Amino acid sequence: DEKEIKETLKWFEDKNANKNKNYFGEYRGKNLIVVQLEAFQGFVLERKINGQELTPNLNKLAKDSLVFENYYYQTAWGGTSDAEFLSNVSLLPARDGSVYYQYAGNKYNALPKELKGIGYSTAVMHANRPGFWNRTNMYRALGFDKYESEKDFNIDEIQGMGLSDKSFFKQAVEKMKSYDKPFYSFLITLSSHFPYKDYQNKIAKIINVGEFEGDVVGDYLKAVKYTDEAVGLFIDELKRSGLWDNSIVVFYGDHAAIPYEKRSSLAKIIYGKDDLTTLEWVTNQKVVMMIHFPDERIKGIDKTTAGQMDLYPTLANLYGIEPKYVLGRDLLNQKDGFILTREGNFVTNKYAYLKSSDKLVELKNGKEADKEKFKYLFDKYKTYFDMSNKMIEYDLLRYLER
Ligand code: GP9
Repeated sequence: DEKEIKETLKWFEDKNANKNKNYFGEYRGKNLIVVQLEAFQGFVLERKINGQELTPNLNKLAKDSLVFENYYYQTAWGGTSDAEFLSNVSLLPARDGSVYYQYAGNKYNALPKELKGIGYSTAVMHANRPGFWNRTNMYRALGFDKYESEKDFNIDEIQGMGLSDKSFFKQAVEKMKSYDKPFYSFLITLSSHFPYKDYQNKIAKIINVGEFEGDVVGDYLKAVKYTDEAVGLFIDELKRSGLWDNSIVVFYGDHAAIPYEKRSSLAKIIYGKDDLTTLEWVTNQKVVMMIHFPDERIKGIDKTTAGQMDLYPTLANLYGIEPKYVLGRDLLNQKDGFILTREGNFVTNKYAYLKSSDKLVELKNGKEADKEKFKYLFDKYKTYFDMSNKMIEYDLLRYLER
């Protein structure tokens, strides 16, 4: 009803009423290039497999970037599309199914639309069929001027599920060179998609995965190595084209890579042991996340517990945009960590609630904490999902137009 609608909108407005705003608008005029890396789970960064560096290019970039070490994916049934939604809209995935399929007719104050509002040209690139995840309709709703799909790329090399990331990035830079400046380009990679099979047998020996050879985990490690190489070439191309020095460039992973059944492999890779505790499993559901600033003024490692819903408010602040209806927070101005997932877990800077065992535990030692004492966190979890659901299911921004 009317009252509930007003209350919901007001909740968002109050939450986002800005207090302190370091860096506000300081990068307006710079391009924005955001790269969503398929299945780039956090543990791959700074990881060695049999003495070989898995992601040397991202590791190198990390040294000059702002790196979020505790950045969680928050996707649900909508997989890759949920990550896109979280990152560009800062609301949570749908109760069931995917927002992309069910709510593409909604009104959104998304990042591309807001950047358009301050004079940016906007484009999204992903070399797969345009119908996949109902992207054509959804991208229009999010405010992308251009959608460069499989049809707009020369499919000259295949790796994994489609056009190779190396060719994709190369063509993407060519496209960006011709875009009106300043621009926002959102790129979604494909080569490291499950089941990470190397059908063309091109990356069979890219890295020696030892005991993981012949297994989905070994295939994953090779796919990561491949995409990291592609990232390295992409950065070189951006530098050559002159775009690098005029753009903020973001790299982040979309969702999990290693399925639960393979958790013993994850345990071996990360901890050198055979199994994971529930806490270890939950706190490894992180993805790679780093922001490179053209002047390299902001860099280093940030340990705040953060998640994909925080990307849009963080970037918006840098471009001098004040989004009112976002759920996440600006990570350069707020450090009180909080992420939540549809699975029922939440994590703060100190505690994690593990839904499967119904336990609230301390991150540093796994000790159980008193749930009663932290009731406000459970309330916060519930409120966030309620508010996000209402916003999406009742298309509340449309209401503001009436
Ligand atoms: C397909 C790709 C995959 O275009 O984005 O989506 P996913 O299966 O990872 O959710």
